[in-house]
Amino acid sequence: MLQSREKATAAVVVAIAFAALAAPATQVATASTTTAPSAQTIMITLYASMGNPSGWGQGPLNITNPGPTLTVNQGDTIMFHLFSADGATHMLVIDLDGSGTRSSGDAVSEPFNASGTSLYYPNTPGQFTYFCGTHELSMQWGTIVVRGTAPVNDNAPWLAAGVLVLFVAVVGFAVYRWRHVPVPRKALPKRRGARNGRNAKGKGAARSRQRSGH
Ligand SMILES: [Cu+2]
Repeated sequence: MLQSREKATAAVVVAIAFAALAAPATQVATASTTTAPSAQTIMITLYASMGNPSGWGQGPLNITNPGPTLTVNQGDTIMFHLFSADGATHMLVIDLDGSGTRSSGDAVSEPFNASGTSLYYPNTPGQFTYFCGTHELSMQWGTIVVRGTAPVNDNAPWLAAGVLVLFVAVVGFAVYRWRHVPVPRKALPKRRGARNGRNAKGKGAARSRQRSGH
């Protein structure tokens, strides 16, 4: 009777620990929505050329290979304004799957031989290669960097560590209580105490007291 009551107490303590775990997690979620920069639509202009010189540029007269390094933020909407500087047909491919070729996992524009627009939604932070889908990668390529939402990354590990320490402490205390519950004298079997008066106060009695606490 008393044993199960103590175990119920321990269970309540564990439940409180889980509640403590859940509360800061909610705060983390709230923080991420309030501190993350709001999504924006960003315009990027790119000129493509396959010769004299080949590559990409942000104007018709500054085409280089590799082309300009582009930096965007995760969650933004990127609108590319694409121009052909040489009249050839080009195609913008962002190599999201890192395969080095145009594939279904990539962000791909329509082919353009004059101008066109293309939308890109950067969802995964990281560094990717962009290239032309109709010419060799080595002729027309560049790097695009997708920045993650930094404020969330700064706080989350510390909050998580604090919550973990709290959780381990509370569960540890609950387990300690569970294993070291003192059993009142009347709960002990009467026979042992009566049969050996000396042992009842010695180590043997203490051990049997502990054992019956399980
Ligand atoms: Cu091209």
